[in-house]
Amino acid sequence: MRKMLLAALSRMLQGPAAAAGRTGAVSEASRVMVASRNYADFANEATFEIKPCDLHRLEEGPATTAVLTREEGLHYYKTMQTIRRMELKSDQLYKQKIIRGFCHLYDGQEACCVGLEAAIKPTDHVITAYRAHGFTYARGVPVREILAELTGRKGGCAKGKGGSMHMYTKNFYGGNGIVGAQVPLGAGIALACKYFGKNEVCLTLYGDGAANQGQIFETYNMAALWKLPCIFICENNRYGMGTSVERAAASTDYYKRGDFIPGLRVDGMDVLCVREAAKFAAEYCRAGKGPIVMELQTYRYHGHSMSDPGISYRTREEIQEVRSKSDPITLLKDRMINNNLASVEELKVWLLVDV
Ligand SMILES: Cc1ncc(C[n+]2csc(CCOP(=O)(O)OP(=O)(O)O)c2C)c(N)n1
Ligand SMILES: [Mg+2]
Repeated sequence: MRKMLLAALSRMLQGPAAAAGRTGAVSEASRVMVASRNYADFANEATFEIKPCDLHRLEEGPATTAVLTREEGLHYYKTMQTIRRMELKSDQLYKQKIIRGFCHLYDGQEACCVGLEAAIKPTDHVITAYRAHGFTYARGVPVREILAELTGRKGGCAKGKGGSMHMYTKNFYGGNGIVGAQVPLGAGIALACKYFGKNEVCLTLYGDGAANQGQIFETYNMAALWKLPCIFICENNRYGMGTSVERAAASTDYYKRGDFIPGLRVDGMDVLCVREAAKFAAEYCRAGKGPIVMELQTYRYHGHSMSDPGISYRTREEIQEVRSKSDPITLLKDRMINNNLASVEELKVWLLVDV
């Protein structure tokens, strides 16, 4: 079993060619192709028009243009691709019974964790629910430690005792299995930031399925009353465990649900929209104005968990349509290629170049 895992991990880290079962010769050819293009041929940066956010109780919102440097673009692309492939590999390992227990995958939602991480500092804080693998990686835990955690090994980031739902690292508080329970904890972390006089913020994430719970509103109240530097972030992926948001919520305007707390509705499939909105929200909190709510409109390709095939309450066609029209990785890749920030070949062999 250990051998199978290591082989899988090693294939994954060798990039698309190896993952597809191709070896040596193709990889070498790819290396040559990349080397033949001079890095001076690429643009250093490009400016993009991005979708404006919907605003609640705010006169002005985040920037509607975003500058993306080549270096940032490559970093976001690699991070999103790594998360995507880690999740697809986890799906396989689960089906082979190498990963056991609960397992919630993040493919489709990669622009959320990557855009958020790009907007904050390592000293800021993040807490989320059980769909935690992407955040764990974005906060700095290597793939190896995440897969080791998923497979119950002591080299895992929680010594193999937490599994999919309970991963932690510095300034990342998990990985919480009880729906909504992490939201009051996030406000507590924000209270600590304020109490110790640190100009830090806490990103407190929850799903659309948690957004109707009473504890969320109690927390909003305390955070607003005490002006806590808390960014409440609802990842609206359109479904709870098996129920569409329309069937579960009287108002699906999650960015307005803080009532007296200002809010933003953000295109969560666009890493640049997420980054700009999160920068705005973090500045808002650091200025001492209190909490802010962000709704990230996103989509998960997998079912709720590995035991949910994810097609009894939504159609295959819907999933296919999101994949083909709104995929976060394709969107970034097209932007980079069309604006000469990277070449097709380079992005194809990205892992070979970097690892
Ligand atoms: C208090 C509580 N109630 C019910 C559950 C079972 N449960 C796990 S996830 C979930 C739905 C959550 O949906 P959402 O917040 O939209 O997150 P998503 O899975 O879509 O990322 C439910 C009902 C739970 N874990 N905790
Ligand atoms: Mg949901």
